[in-house]
Order: sequence, then structure tokens, then C-alpha cells
Amino acid sequence: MEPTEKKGFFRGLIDKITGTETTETLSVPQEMVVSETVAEPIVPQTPETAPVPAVPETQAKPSFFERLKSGLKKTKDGLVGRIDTLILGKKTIDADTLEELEEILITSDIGVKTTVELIRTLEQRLGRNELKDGEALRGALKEEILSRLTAHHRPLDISSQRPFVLLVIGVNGVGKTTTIGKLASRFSAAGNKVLLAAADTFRAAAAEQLIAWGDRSGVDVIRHKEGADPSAVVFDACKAAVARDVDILIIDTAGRLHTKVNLMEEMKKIRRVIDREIPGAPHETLLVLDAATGQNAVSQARIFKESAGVTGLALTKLDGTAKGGIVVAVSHEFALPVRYIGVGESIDDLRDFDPQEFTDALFQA
Ligand SMILES: Nc1nc2c(ncn2[C@@H]2O[C@H](COP(=O)(O)OP(=O)(O)OP(=O)(O)O)[C@@H](O)[C@H]2O)c(=O)[nH]1
Ligand SMILES: [Mg+2]
Repeated sequence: MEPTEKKGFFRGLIDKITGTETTETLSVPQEMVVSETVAEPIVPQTPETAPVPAVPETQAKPSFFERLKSGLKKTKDGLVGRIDTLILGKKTIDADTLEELEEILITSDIGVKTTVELIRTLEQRLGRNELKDGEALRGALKEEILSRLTAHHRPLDISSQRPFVLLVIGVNGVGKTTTIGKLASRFSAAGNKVLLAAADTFRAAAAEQLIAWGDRSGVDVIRHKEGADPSAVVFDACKAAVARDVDILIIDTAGRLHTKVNLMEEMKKIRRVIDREIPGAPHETLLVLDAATGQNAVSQARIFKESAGVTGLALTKLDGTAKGGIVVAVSHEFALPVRYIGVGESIDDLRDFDPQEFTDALFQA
């Protein structure tokens, strides 16, 4: 049988919508994209009245790979578990198998575009007789996912600039401040002089939350009063970073604002101030996405990439969600490197993203 004749439900649907055969430039259908209005918060998650979260204590834990595996358990069950059920004992793979696989991938938040591409590649491999049985299909899928993650992989190197300016952005509640706290601890433990800037002046407790994290690793925080102009905080922080000769300045920003001012406009203003004080900075604009929000994270990545100069991604809350496939979707669709992943709330639950380790943790029994 000619395998490429089968399109599968989702791809058939997309072909209908677009009136074309699917191509590399296929975008996510509009009905899968949440509101792209950016003047208001895209996904309100944390009330401004939220108490400062306690900084969890570090405890003796199993190896990181074991924690990664257990953090990704729900994604693994929802993705690889279902694939294993599909291919269990299959002696031959045909176009129907790939059609069922397509549905599993789409519903695991791998994203329409990436799924369509993966299935097309697998159809080609099937046509070349490379997918003899279920095991071969499983291996091929792992390889294809890994190669897509590896294509955009670039760990963050802060040694290229001094001070290295890391601007952290994202909608409210995604884990920006927590991620910064974890990063401050890691960079400082590695011997770097770190400075934090509390440019989230929206929430009363935001600066305190950052200070609580800073205290844990002996890192200073530049802050102003609640409601102050975020750009003024950034201005002072850049001056202090240069004067104190720090290795890295990490800037926390608000996920929403008091005024109706467009969040993206505020980000642009902040960037202008940084660049004026430290030419060429920010050296990294890290977009934090909550993996548990699935397709919402994809639309946030689209909006921020277009308007806020995003250069890298951090995916948080991969523990406790079945939507970990989103890591593949956002990295691949937006050609952005995933720098970090968060698999828990403790200080050492943020790790450098390693595509090989990630796919091993997903696919290993
Ligand atoms: N389970 C889990 N929780 C996380 C992770 N990262 C952050 N969180 C939690 O998510 C919640 C929100 O985190 P924050 O760091 O305050 O989020 P934020 O983006 O700074 O939010 P705003 O300041 O309101 O914009 C907190 O309760 C964190 O402990 C993670 O990797 N796993
Ligand atoms: Mg915050």
C-alpha cells in the first residue's frame, strides 16, 4: 500500500481549512489559538494579592535524571504510554497505525505543525521499509523528536559579556520569579557575581518574593516601591551592575500591568533603557512558559517572539502536567532554544535543557 495516501484526521482537516497540501509553513489553526490580545493578561493565574510563596527547602533527592523521569511521568504516560499501547505486539506498521499515532501526538500537545511534519517523515521512512515493527516505529519517533529538539539547542553562555544582562519575561504566574531565584542560586554557586532587578512593580509582594530568593544565595536585589516605573528600576539596576562589576544581572518583569499600557510596549521601553545603559544588552531575553498551559503557551510564544525579541525559552511546571509535548512544539515551531526546564518548586528543580536527556526520560521504560 502507498502510505502517503493516508492523511489522518487532523491533517485532512488542515488541508481542508487551508485548501492546500500541508507545507512546512503551516501555522496552527486559529481555533487552536487563544486570544492574542496583549493589552490585558493572556492567562491570569496568580492574583496580585497572592502571598509570597515560601522558598522550599532543598532536600536530599534522587538523581536528576530520576527526578526528570518522575517529573515527566504524566507526559510520558499520555504520550509514550499511549504509543506503547498502540504498537504493542504490532508485527507490521501501516498507514492506519500512523494515523492513530498522529492523533496521539496532537493530543499530547506536540502541536499540529510539528505533528504533521513528524508523521510525514515517518511515512517516508515507512515507504523506505524502515519501520518494520512497533519497536522500530517507537525508535524512529524518538529519533525524529530528538533531532528537532537538537536543531535549535544552544545552552546559555553568560561568559561572552560582562555584565551579562538576562531579561526574563512572560505572562503572570508562569514562574518567572521562581525561575530567576533558581538561576540566581545556580549562577552564584558557580562563582558568578549576580545582581537581581525587581522590575515587576505591579504586585505588592513581587519584590519581596525576589528578595526572599536572593537571600537564599546571598544575592542583592535592586528594587523601588510598588507601583514605580519598571524602567526606572531597570535603569538603576544597569548602573549598579556596571558599578559593582557583576557577572550577570537578571531582570524580573511583571506579567501584567496596573495601567492599560500594552505589555509589549512596556517590554520595548525596558529594552531601550537597558540598551542605552549597557549597549548590546539584553544579551538574552528569556521567555518563561508554563508547560501546563499547553496550547496557550504556544500562542504566548508567538506573541512574545514577534514583539519582545525573545532569544530563549524556559518551560516550567513540567512536573505534574501531561502537556510536556509542548517543549517540542514551541522549540520547533518558533526555532527557539529551550534553555531551561523546571520540574518542581525547589531551588535545584531548574535544569539546563538537554534534548538527549529529555527524550531519554520520556522514552525510557
Ligand atoms: N510545580 C512547579 N511549580 C512551579 C515551577 N516553577 C514555578 N512554580 C510555581 O508557580 C507559581 C508562580 O510562580 P512565580 O515565580 O511567582 O510566577 P511569576 O511568573 O513570577 O508570576 P507573576 O509575578 O505574578 O507574574 C509559584 O507557586 C511557583 O512555586 C515548576 O517548575 N514546578
Ligand atoms: Mg513574579
